[in-house]
Order: sequence, then C-alpha cells, then structure tokens
Amino acid sequence: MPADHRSEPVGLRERGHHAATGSTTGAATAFAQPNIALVKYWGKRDERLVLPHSSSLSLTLDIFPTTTTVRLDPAAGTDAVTLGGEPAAGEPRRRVVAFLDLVRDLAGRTEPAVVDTRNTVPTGAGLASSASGFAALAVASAAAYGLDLDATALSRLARRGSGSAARSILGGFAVWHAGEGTGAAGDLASYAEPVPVSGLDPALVIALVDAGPKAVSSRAAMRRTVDTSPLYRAWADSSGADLPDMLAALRRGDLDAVGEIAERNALGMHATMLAARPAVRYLSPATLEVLDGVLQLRRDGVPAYATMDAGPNVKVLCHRTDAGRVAEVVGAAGRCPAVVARPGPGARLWTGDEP
Ligand code: 2P0
Repeated sequence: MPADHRSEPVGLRERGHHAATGSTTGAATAFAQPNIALVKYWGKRDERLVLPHSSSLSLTLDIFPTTTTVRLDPAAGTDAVTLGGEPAAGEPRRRVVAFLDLVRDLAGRTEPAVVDTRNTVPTGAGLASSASGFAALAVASAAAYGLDLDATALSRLARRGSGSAARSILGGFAVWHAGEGTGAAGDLASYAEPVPVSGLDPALVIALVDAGPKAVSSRAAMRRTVDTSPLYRAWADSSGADLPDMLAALRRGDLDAVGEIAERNALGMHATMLAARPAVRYLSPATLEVLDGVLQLRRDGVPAYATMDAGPNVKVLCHRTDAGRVAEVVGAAGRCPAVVARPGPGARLWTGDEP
C-alpha cells in the first residue's frame, strides 16, 4: 500500500500554520472519509462512553468525503446545525449538540457554534456516514474551540460521537482497541491507531444495492443484538480471535487471508443479528445475489471477498488490478452501480490548498 495512505491526520499542533482555520478565529473546516471494518465493531460495553465489547479493524476509503465547518458564535443562544444545507432536527441534531458539549467541557469554553456538515455518501445507508461525520466534526470542533489534540486523543474524542468514527481519524488500515474497564480508564484505553501493512495494493468495490436509509439504526440494532441474541457472546469471542489473525495477514500482505477473515467475521456478525429477538435483517435478496457473484469470481480465480455492514450494500475486497473486473461482475449480479474505492487518508483540517 502506498505510504501516503498510512499517514497520520494533520495534527492540530499544526494549526498555527493555518491561521484561517485555527482557534484564533474560532472557526475550522475538516474533511474525513468513511471506513469499512474488516473485523467488525458490534456491541458496546458502555453506552455513554461508547466503549465496545471487542476490538475492530478497518480500511479508511478515498471516496465519499464529509466536509464539516464549525464556527463559534458567541452571540447566539444555541447551536445551529445544518446537514447537507438543511437545518438538523431530532436525533441527528441532539447527537451533534451533545458532541459539542463534550468538546466545550474539554476546552473549558461555553460559546455556541454554527455547524455545517456535508456528506457525499448517502446518510444512514450502512455506508459509514456517521464515521466520516463524527471524525470530521471532532477535528473541526477541536480546532475551533482551541484544543490541541494528537491523533490518539482525536480518535478517543471521535469515538464519543460514533464508535466507528474513532477509526476514520486514521488513514488506511486502523485498529480500534476495545481497551478494558469503564469510566475514565476505559475511555483512555479505547482509541484507534494505524496498522502496519506490507505489499498490499487493495481496492474495495462497493455494490450499491440500495442507498436508501436503513429501517433500524445501527445503534439500536447493536443494543438489541447484545441484549437478546444468544449468538452474540460466541461472535464477540470469535471476533476477538480474528483480530490477531487479521493483523498477521496484513503484516505479510496476504490478501486471501485478509479477505477470508473479513468475510467470516461479517457473516458471523449478521448471524448474531438474525438471532436477535426480534431479528435485525439488513441483508436483502440483492445482497445475496452479489455474494453469489463474489463466489463466482473466486471460482474463476479472482481473489474477491465480501463484507456487509448495517445495510444491504456489499463491499468487496480485491487486488487493485482486479477492481474493474470485480466491479463489472458484482454490479451485474446485484443489478446495481458498483463504485471502486481505494485506501484513503485520515481526517484532516482544511489548509486552504484543497479545492
Ligand atoms: C463497523 N458498524 O465496525 C460496524 C459494522 C456497522 C456494522 O460501526 O452506535 O454508527 O454510533 O457507535 O459507529 C456502525 O456503528 O455506531 C458500525 P455507534 P456506529 O463499522
């Protein structure tokens, strides 16, 4: 994998070089991309602090950026939040305001903020919009309120907004440590960091089976699975065992092993959901058609492995050189668009150089 995809995010220590986005103006803009987990996060041991039951590992993508601007507005009575240019309301607004409260507590500040967030990924479709959304919000709001946080601290902070956002602070492959305990000790121990990888040049082909919003939020589905699925503990244990195998496979650049572990981990996670009461079923008939296409690719000698999140869309890991063929086959199998993603960068501040 090219080295630039493993780079740390632009640290907030650098913000002094970018006065236009730094704390002196009380405004900052940040970008972040979604990540797709190859060892999944599913289930919290602490809901308030967003501490997971098991560690997870993901690949941050080079597509579907979220752009978020946070501007302090001392004269305002309350926070103003827009998502895609529309005023946010209900749960999405509540989560952004709760996150800003956390940042204000850390910074010892009280000013309300104006937050503008623009996703390029369909929101709530199991395509990780909350990962890119809260990673961008963490970087932008920390800078706007004058916090000087390194990547580890930013990852912990993003985690409080949405668990998977902890991983989008990092580029390329990242592992999010579950850590142990609750309270302050648990919080300190649970963050994402980059994973060493050698000799891999991967692509992730996304079969966009359905870009509509999901019926059950991943937060609610996760809670229901932990509380009611008799299979949950077994999956969490086996996922814990998948992680060292995945780290070893990445270290030796073994795409087949990475793909096999990712596919079994995802199918096991969906099995726990199907056993929840009532069942949570994100997979659709078109999902299974795409999975058949992936099996056919392997029978034809093309290494390709599938993973699915809280939605029917299928992400297919393959060598970059096979991505065109894989996109053709899975798009035809699912009768849907297929988008090719590559490893992408971590969340970063706008420096004025980007378009
Ligand atoms: C993951 N997902 O590892 C798993 C796999 C979906 C399926 O992380 O409740 O939106 O905000 O912490 O981060 C989606 O969960 O949940 C997710 P919260 P989040 O990518």
